[in-house]
Amino acid sequence: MTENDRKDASGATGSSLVAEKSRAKPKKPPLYKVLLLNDDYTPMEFVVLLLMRFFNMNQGQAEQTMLQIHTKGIGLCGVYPREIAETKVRLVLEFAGENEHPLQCTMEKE
Ligand code: TYC
Repeated sequence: MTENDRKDASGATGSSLVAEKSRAKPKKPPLYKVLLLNDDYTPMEFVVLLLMRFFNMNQGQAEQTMLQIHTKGIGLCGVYPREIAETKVRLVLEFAGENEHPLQCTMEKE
């Protein structure tokens, strides 16, 4: 008999150290949209390169997305769990800053 097999007062076996099984569905982690904002100064080619580098888009997808942001003012780059979205935003802002472009990137809960 191990520690976990000991009977409790009701005669039931099982450990008080182990969490009870719940019938509730496990909650999926919340997802966040990573968004890029248009501006008048960041070169189009830079935005395309960035979308390919950080959001795993091919050239065509990146060009389409860049043009959508250019015309609409804002656009979706991808949807990720919170920590990954935070990292993408940080890397984009670092990359833009290092290249002296005013590009802005943000995230919002889906
Ligand atoms: N509007 C910029 C230009 O004409 C291009 C651009 C597109 C900038 C998307 C930012 O998120 C952006 N050079």
